[in-house]
Amino acid sequence: MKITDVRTILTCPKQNYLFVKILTEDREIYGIGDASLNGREKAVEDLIQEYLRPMLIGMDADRIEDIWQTIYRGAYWRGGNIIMSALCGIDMALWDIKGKRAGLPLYSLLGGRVRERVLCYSHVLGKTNEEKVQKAAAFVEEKGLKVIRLRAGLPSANGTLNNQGHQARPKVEPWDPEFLADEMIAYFIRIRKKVGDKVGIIFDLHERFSPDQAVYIMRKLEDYHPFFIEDPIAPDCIESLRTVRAHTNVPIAFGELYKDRYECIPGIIERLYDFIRCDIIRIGGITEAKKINAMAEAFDIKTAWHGPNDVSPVTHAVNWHMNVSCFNFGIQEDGTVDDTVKKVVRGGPVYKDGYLTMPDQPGIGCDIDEEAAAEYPYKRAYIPVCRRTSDESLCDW
Ligand code: KDG
Ligand code: MG
Repeated sequence: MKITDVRTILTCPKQNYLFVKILTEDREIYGIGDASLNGREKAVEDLIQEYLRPMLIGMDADRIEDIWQTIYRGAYWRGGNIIMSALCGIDMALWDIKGKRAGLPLYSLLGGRVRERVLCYSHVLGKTNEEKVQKAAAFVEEKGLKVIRLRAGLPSANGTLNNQGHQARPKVEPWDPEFLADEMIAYFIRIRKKVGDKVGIIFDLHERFSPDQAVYIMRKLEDYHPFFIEDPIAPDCIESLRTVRAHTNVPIAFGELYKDRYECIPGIIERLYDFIRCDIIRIGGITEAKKINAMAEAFDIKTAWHGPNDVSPVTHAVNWHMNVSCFNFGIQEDGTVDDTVKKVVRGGPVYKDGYLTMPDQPGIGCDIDEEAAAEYPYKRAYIPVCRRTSDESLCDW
C-alpha cells in the first residue's frame, strides 16, 4: 500500500507536540505518530517536510524496516535527537497503518499480550519540595498508587510545560549540586516516612550530579530502599556510570537521553543498570525500541520507558503496547494527560489504581482532532537552563 502524503501537525495544548500523519492510497487508512522534541519541535518538522516527505511519497507503507534503515543509514549523516525524533514519528505512523490494515492492536503485532495491565508510577507535584512532602501520602492514598516518583531539584519549572506564550530565551533555574546533595537525601527520607515502607519511591536525579555526588546520595539512601534511582549522572561517559554502579547497591534506571541502541549496548552488556528507560521517540520509534527491549531481556534488564507529559498520549499508548507485550517489562511512567490535551488527542492509556489499561483498537489506538489542534498554535519554548547561585556557571538541568 503506497504512501500518498506525510503531514505534520504542530500544536500546543498546554505544551508543544509534533504529530505525524501518514496517508495511504486507501483513503480510510492512515497512521499517526509522535515526533515531539521538547524545545526543538520546528527543527524536526522541517526535516520531515523538506527531506523525508518527498522521498516517502510512493514508498510501500508495509516496508517499515526498510523505510527505517533508509532514513537512518540512507542519508549517510545519521542519528541525533532531531533525526531520530523525525524517524520515530514516521515509524510509529507506519506501525499504526500496519495494525489498522490487519485489524489488530499494536501489541498483537509485537507478539501478543503477556500481561493484562501495566504497573505505573506518578510524579508527586507541588510548587516546593515542602509542599510535596506534605501532599505525598494523600496523593498515594487518593490515586491508589503503588509507586511514586520524586525529582531532585528546586521546583520552579516555567519552561516548556504549561506553555503560556512564546519565550525569547530559556528561563534560568538555580541549582548548586555541590551544596544540595544533603537536602535531596533529607527530602527522600521525609517522603519515605510519610508514605511508609510499602510504597515504591523512584528518585529521578535527572543527570544533575557528578559521579562522586551521585554515589554519596545513593549510598545514604540504600537503607530507604528506593524502587530505583533514575539517571544519577549524565550519560556521556560510560566510565562514570561504571564508577557509580561499582560503589552503590541501589537499583539504577538509565537512558532517557540515549538516542539509539549503540548508546545502550555498553551498559546492557555490563549490567550497569537494572532498568533501561529510553524515550521511544528519541531512539527512532517502535522498530528500535523492540530491538533494545530484546537486548535488555537477554541481560535480565527490565524496562521503564520514559513517559512524561512532554511526550504525547500517542507515545504513552506505544509505551503501553510495548509493556503489555514484553516479558521484561518493569514499570511505566504514568502518562496521565490533562483535559486540554484530550481535546486534541483521542485515545491513550487509562489510569486506575496504580495500573494502566487500554481498550482494544487496531493500530496504536489514538487519533488527532486536527481542527482542535489548530485552535492551539505552536509557541516557542525552551527547556530551562540551570546555573549555580554561587558562581553563575552552567550545570545540568
Ligand atoms: O523534556 C524533559 C522531560 O522529558 C524530562 O525532564 C522528564 O526526566 C523526566 C522524566 O523522567 O519524566
Ligand atoms: Mg527522568
